[in-house]
Formats: sequence, structure tokens, C-alpha cells
Amino acid sequence: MTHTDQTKAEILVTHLTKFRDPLQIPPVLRPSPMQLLTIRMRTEQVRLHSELPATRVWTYNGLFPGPTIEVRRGERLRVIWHNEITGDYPVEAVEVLNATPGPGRDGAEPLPDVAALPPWTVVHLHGSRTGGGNDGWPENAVLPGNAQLSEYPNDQQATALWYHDHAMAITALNVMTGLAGMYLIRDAEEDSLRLPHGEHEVPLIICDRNLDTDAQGNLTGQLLHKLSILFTEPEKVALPFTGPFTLVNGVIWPHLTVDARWYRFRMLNASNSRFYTFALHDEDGAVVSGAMRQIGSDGGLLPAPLALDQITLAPAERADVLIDFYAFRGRFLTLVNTGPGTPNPDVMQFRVRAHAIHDGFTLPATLSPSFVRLTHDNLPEHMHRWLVLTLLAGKHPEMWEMVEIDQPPPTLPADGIVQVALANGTVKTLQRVSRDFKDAVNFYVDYNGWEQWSILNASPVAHPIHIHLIQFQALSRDGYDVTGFDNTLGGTTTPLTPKGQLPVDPNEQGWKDVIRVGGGQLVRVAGQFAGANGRYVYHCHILEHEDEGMMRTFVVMPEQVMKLDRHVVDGHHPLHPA
Ligand SMILES: [Cu+2]
Repeated sequence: MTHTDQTKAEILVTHLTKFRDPLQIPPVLRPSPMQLLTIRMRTEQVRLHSELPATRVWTYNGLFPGPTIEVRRGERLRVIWHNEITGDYPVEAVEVLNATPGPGRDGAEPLPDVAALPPWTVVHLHGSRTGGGNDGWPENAVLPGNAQLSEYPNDQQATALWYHDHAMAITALNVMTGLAGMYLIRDAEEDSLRLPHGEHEVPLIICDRNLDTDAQGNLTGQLLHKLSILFTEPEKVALPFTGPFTLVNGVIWPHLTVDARWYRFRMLNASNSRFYTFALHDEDGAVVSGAMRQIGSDGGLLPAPLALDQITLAPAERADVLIDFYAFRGRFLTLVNTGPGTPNPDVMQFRVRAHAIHDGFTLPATLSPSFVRLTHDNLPEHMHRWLVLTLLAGKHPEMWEMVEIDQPPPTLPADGIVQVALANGTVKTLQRVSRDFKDAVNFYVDYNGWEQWSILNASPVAHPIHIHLIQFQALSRDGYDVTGFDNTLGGTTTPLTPKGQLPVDPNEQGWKDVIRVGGGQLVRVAGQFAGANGRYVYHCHILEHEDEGMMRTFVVMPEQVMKLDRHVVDGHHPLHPA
């Protein structure tokens, strides 16, 4: 029996039935080459779960998540992202000291400054090699009635990108409204593999949300950005958002009925801050071993399939995954999150049809013959840069840009001076040149230039670092003893020392645009800044961290131009310690 909306609103819902609703597949747009595609951002009412009242969201083309845009490699696409959003801000925000992890505002009043936000939006196509003017510069957001025009050359390897809002200072909130969708690039190398396609290729856009409750404790459907404040002095610091409800393609805990055959899942972690470790469980909760094969990472196909029983995805990371359901005919499998800090591990359920299907698909032994694994030794001539991630006492996490200096200052320790011992025993002295988005731009990169960035996390908190424009590879990950970093002073009392190599996981050895940098780790990434140029950002993809300032600018220009720019010296703005 179908309830009317009126009756639904009267049903008292404090708990939602798991796996009740079918997975929704966003419609696919396949624009013709050089088509001017218009995507309209607008306010919509959707049902995140059939037992819930309607939820007001902001959408691309009326859909949460937005339509999947599918293009061929090298076929240029121009998009008019038209802001037609109306009405009040659809996310209620509260900050609560030691907030509960469950639904509801814990008695706090919605923050008036968030309620007053206008629909100020800018679209970034994550992972796209496009010009700085098309990339969705955070401050170039537009108000209703206006459009952002962006051109995407799509001249890059077949992969799953995603588009989402990137507005300055409010990305965490704007993405939470529903402004996200998937973008697939196809190419001949991928075609040749004859991977499962059509209804057997399924995007899984996974995110967590929280919902408000009424005075009786019933879920209202209202989106809620509830943050737990850790302390308020000297400044207010809250944990990034996590929510009790896990959504796949905009539905809380859905199910998907599948044929007993191979499927391809394009998995995306579209959460603000939650890290997921995905695994399949059987009806008894036991891990299903050997069913998942990862074939691609953020930037495209891996060289060969990887048999993985669990796949970790930080925010914005993607995994291209094949599952053969043939051995599970008539069974129910559950996709779960086995990662830490998960109040509710269930993600979605697969209901495998009973009768056998012979799909004729054979898993190829080689996926991407064009793939070359980068090492420091086979990198072309390149620039070295250093970042240090910190968590100072009483402050938000920060991302510092550093320059190497030949002589340590006469007095150590000192604020902004970080000494790092390398595995070969040499000690580098790094000086901070920026710590916040608003500091002067320091990173000037030659167009087509190769760079290696060393990202040293001197804090205990993991950050997924995303660089716009490029696909890079993680060269190495080293454990570090970071007790020499004085988080009151903001510098090292003794050099940080290596504790030995940690794995770059096999599924992190492909092309990436986000890399997890765990606490006490030095991760080195390398890539070529090619295909487009201009002004871009790189940032932590924990969206609350990005909004708090863990985002910085870099500029890519032709080297002939850089030569005539008297304010750039050796790829840097002349040194201004921050
Ligand atoms: Cu972060």
C-alpha cells in the first residue's frame, strides 16, 4: 500500500528500515562533442528514504546526486552551470559541545549565519585536466540568475571524475546540500577490455548525512550539519562532519537486485570527512573473500586487477571495482564499512538473483598496457616542494608550505622552522612560507613541468590531500617519529626522524588525485603539470578542513612567461616567511 505524503509526514519515524529502498541510478547525459550542455542548479524535494518525509536539497538538474555526465576522451565539452536555486539554505547547521553522533540538534539552535547563506555556488570537476578559468575557482562562485561557463577538454585517460560545489569557505555546507554528481571519461583502452557495461555498470556515490528530529524525536528529513565542538578556547575547534546515515546515490541504505554475473561499480566517497573501508559481508556477517577486484583508481585503470577483500576510500577517492556475483546465486551480500568510527557499518545490500547467467566476461590479466609506474629514479627533471601538516595546540589543522633553507636560524627551536632527517641521515631545514589560504601565493609551476611534493604530516590526524589539474602517483610513504615537533611553538625541537617505510597500497600505486597522508607520515607524490594551465588550488579533501584554511593556491604558467615575471624566482614567490 502506498501512503500519501500527508500520511507519511504523520508517521513517527525514529529508526529507518535498512535496505528497504532500491538503489537509484542517476540518468546519464551523453552530450555530443562541442555541445553546449546546460546544467541547472535548483532546489528540489527528494526522499532520502521511503519512511522519511521529504528533504529539501540543492541539485544539478533536479537530481541528488546529479546526472552522470559521460564523454569520450578528447571530446571537448562546454557546460553552462546555471544557478537557478531558490529559497532558504537547505542545511541546518549546529555546533554542539561533545555532540551525540545520532540524529537531531542536541537542543542547539541552528546557526543564524548559515541559515542566512545565499545560494552562492561554483562547480569544480574533480580530477579534470582543465584550464584554471574553467576549474571552479572557489571565490568565483555565482549567485542565482547567473551562470558559470566551463570548458572541459577531456583529454585524459578514461576514469570516473566527479563534479561538486567548491564555494569559498562553505564547500562543506554546499556539498551537503546535494551538489555532487559523477562524470565518466571513456577511451579506446577501456573499450578494448569489454568490461561490464550498460545496466551492469553502476555508479555508487556514497556519502553520510545527518537529519534533524522534531520535539518527539521523530526524523523530519531536514538536512543537519551537526559538528561536535572539542574546545572553544583560544579558538573554537570542532571535529569535521560525520553523520549516522549512509546514502548510496541519494538513498539511505538501499538495496540493488543483481544478476548472478559480473558487475562494474564506480565507487566514489562523496562524504565530507568520513573514511570508509568497504568490504562484503554474507548473511551471517562473515567477510566474503575474493569477490572484489579493483581495476581502477582516481585517475584511470590500474595496470592489472587487484583482488581485495577491503577497499579504503578517503573523501573524494574513487575505486573502479568488479564483482562477480555468479558464486552468490540466490544470496544476499551486504556492502559494509569496516573502518573505525562507524556507528553503523551497513552501506547497501546486493540481492543476487537465483538463476545462473553466463555473461562470457573474462577478467583481463592486463588492464592498462600504457601504465608506467613512477619512481623517483625514472622521474624526468623535476622541482621539489615541501608541505608540513600540523595540529597546533588549540587550533585547527593547518597545511604549511615550506622552503628549504641552507642554514638553520641561529636560535632553535623557532616558530615555522621544521627540521627533517631523511633516511640517508641528511637533515633538511624547512622554513614556513605560508599557513593559510589568504597568504601570498608561493608555488609557481612551469607548464608541462614535473614536480615532486613531499607531504609531511607532523600531526596525529590523517588528511586526504587533493591537487587540482593533475593526476599524480604516490612514490613512497614513510613513517616518522614526529615527537620532535612542538605543537605549542610550531617548530621542531629535534629533527623529525624516519621510522621506516610504510606501504603505498597496491591500489594507491595507480594514477591518483587524492592521497591519504596519515598522522606521522611523509608521503611523496609526483606528477606533470600538463594539459592546461592557470591558477588552481590544492587542499585537504576533508571539506571542513578545506573551509578552515587547509587550501592553498598554485599557479601554472608557460616557463617563457615565468621568465619575464620578475616576482617569481625559481618557481617561488621570493621568500616571505609566514
Ligand atoms: Cu584535513
